[in-house]
Amino acid sequence: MDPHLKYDNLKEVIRRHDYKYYVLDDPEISDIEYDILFRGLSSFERKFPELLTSDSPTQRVGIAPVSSFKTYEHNKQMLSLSNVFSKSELQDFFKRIEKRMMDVSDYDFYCEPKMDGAAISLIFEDGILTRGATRGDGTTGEDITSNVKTIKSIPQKLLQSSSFPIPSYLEIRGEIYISKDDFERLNKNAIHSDDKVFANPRNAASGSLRQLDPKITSKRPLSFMAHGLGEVRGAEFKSLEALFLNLANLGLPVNKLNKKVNGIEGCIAYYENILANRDSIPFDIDGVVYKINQFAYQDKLGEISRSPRWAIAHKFPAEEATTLIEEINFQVGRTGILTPVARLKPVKVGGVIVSNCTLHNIDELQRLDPRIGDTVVIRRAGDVIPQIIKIIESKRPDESSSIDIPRFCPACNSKIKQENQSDWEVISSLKNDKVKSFGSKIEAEYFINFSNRPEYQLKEITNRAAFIKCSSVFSCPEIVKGNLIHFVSRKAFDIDGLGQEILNTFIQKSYLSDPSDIFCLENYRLDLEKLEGFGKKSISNLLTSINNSRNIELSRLVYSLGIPEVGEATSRNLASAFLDFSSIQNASFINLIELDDIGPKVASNIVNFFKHEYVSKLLVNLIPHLKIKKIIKKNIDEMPLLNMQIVLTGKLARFSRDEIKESLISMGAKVTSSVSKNTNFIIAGENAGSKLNKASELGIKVLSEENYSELINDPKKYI
Ligand code: D41
Repeated sequence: MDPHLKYDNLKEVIRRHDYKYYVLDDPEISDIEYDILFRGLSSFERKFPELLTSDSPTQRVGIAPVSSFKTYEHNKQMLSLSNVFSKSELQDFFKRIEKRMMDVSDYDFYCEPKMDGAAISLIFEDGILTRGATRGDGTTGEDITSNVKTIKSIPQKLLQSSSFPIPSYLEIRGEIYISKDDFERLNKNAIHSDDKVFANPRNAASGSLRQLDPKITSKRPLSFMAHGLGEVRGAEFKSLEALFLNLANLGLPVNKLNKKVNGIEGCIAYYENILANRDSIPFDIDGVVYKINQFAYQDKLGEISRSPRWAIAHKFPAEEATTLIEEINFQVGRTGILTPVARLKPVKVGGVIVSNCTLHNIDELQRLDPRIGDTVVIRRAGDVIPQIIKIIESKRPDESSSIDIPRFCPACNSKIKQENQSDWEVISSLKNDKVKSFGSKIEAEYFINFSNRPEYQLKEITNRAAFIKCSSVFSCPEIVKGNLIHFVSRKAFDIDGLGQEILNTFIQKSYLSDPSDIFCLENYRLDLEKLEGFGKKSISNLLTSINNSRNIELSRLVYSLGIPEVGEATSRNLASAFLDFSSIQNASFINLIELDDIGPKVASNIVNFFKHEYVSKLLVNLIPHLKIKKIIKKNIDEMPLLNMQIVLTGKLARFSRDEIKESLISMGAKVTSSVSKNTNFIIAGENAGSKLNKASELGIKVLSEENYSELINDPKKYI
């Protein structure tokens, strides 16, 4: 074959695979197969260097750094988008359009998510990517051609499409962004290698785009999404809908969430839908954009002071806000771990008032180095707890100092212990290579013991993520309080009427100091009735619910003790494996580790917990007050869902989540919180988000609430 032809074919095949992989996110071949093709192209180019063209997939990187960016004059101005935040402002926008469009009735709206990235412009001449530029002020930007060439979702050459000929000149505008997953990975690596940590995907994207060395840009996970048209020659488009359809055929990334709708109602429904699903969209968006679909009508409406009259951004409530740190203190949790917390000047973000913000752990505290009086940017996305994402250094007060790590517990003044969290690697001394890594020493040791390989050695990889703990595990009042709160909580003893405030009062008045005291409160009935804010009636109700709670399932009792890392599911496992409390209490490490879901770490936590003198004493006092329900082992045939993994998601209308969970578990199923390839079904209610998406991706069967009722009544239908 003619080498020219062969070369063109090789390049085109790889471009198609790049498109499938980077744009459609749906590769056709494995990474290894791709690698073989790519190497084939490289070696061909070494053999015929005279044929090499700059649009070859091998030429994405390899361009020398520049000392500064050249300015770039946009052929056609890059307009800006005006914003609205409220429905009434939006109504004004639609009124203005209606007024100017009185004589037309057939216009539609085209809706797009508003990506939170950096706007750029790309130029394709005869299908070849020849230039890329930042938006700048809309008239003049910067020439970043060598950087955009490194971005994998931007084609170096447009794909041939049978339905649409390649225009001789095509300028496409769009957004450079970093997906949420890529951003998380980027920052995680940055923390590990002490690189700069980015505040958000938008900053990371625009910073990466403006690197003078394209090699650096090529290492950043940048993506592109088309959202507009600049100058075009040799082609004509009637509408945005038609434009985007053709751009997709040419291999350009177009948002799958774009949609043509009808009228203001259609736009608002689009807004509500995107807002409700915001968390499951893989990239950050800060609103939606409504545009008139037909280009002829866009021209008719024209523009005003650099913004089109035919488009508007309808923004979501801000998820970021700026405020002041008023204080930083350390909160002692149930486990004794001290968590640094910033007390903030209250500020509204993501629709709620925020006045506290966790700083997670000591490592994070030292990394961020927040100080009292600092101005900070906080972020609250979806239901996620608020985070400090940035400190505005320029506004730092003159006399500030880093927060000292406490040496004594703020609640009880006991000494603080520091625990370094390490990863533990098992190394083979023969190959001097890592065999496996573990999150705890005991798991790694267990692995070595049981693998019976004398060449295996243990190596500690110290992470900086250290946490500090109060050393008075069973006497610190905050730990005691935390344990009591946990003990009475819904999934444990579920005692109504013992809220945090009341527990506080009872602890202060010395009616309570450990969970067994709860069952002696009856002895103080008359004293309790006299407490401020209480009375005969409320104390009587409280004592009744305490009395009722004595009759308890074994699994709830185990859960209520707050054994480190023993949650609801593990407690259930222990109960159904050992059947009575003293067997759990006396179980050996070996007995425990034999259970399916218990590893060496949890097994040793359980053994150590029951060894503690304080725990033994507590149990001696507690157990006689209780009537632990007998576990009746069910026959296998009464458990039709034995070992099935089921995930619940979304809003369920007819049954409560707990009800569904209980009945599934009683039929032998395991109800888990995350979807994996081992999941058998998911039961999805309304507004199910990312879990539903993941299930459909993995081809996992999705049941509705109605299907669930059928499943319970006639499981054979589903298994
Ligand atoms: O997703 C976006 N960030 C986005 C930005 C979008 N989907 N559409 C846009 N459309 C325009 C017009 C209507 C002016 C063509 C835009 C932008 N402009 C824009 N981005 C930055 C400045 C302007």
